[in-house]
Amino acid sequence: MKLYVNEISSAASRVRIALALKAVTVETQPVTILGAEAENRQADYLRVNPQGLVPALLTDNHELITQSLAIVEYLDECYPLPPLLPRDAEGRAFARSIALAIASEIHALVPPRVAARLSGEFGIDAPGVSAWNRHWIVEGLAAVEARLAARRTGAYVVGNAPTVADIFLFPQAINAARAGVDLSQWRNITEIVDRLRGLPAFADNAPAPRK
Ligand SMILES: N[C@@H](CCC(=O)N[C@@H](CS)C(=O)NCC(=O)O)C(=O)O
Repeated sequence: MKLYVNEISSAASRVRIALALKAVTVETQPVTILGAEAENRQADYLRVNPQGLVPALLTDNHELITQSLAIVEYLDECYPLPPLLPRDAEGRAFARSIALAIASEIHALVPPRVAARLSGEFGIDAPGVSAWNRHWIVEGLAAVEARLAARRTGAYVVGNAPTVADIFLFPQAINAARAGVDLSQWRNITEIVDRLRGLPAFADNAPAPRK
């Protein structure tokens, strides 16, 4: 298998965490995603993944899987231990709903391509782009916290082992803190993220800071 990644990518971080939890090693191919010459927008990479995004996973059967949730669930099916989805249907739905609340309602509004469009096309300056990012991060994480406060019973998002929900929450929380968002306003998120920081699979595969 070959995984297309970038070290600052929180979406790629999700897949790297899942691989680490399962102790599976794959070949990785770095793809740059910042700046006018970013490789993710060049024809070579668009032939691999027409969406021009990382992560993307090329399986041993030469099947390309895009979208981090699809990749993580594929890995969970290929390498069932430890399981990354709860056993019960409601727990699985909740874990996926938290993962999607982060991927679809927060991350999708704040990646490099959105920032580039806001500044390049609409003339929004760097502080304005940062304020945009913080707005969607705070709104999204506040909603996640409310869901956690209503349903959480164990050490992690669902129960006492990390699931896809923790895998999606961790990189987003790390990047939120870097963007100047105070995580301590959310008790459940803070508790879970602090616990995840103590797990090497998470700590070693957090998104790298932008230089
Ligand atoms: N929904 C996608 C998001 C992928 C995504 O946006 N990846 C970012 C890096 S975190 C990217 O490739 N950005 C390139 C760009 O914005 O131009 C997933 O979950 O895999």
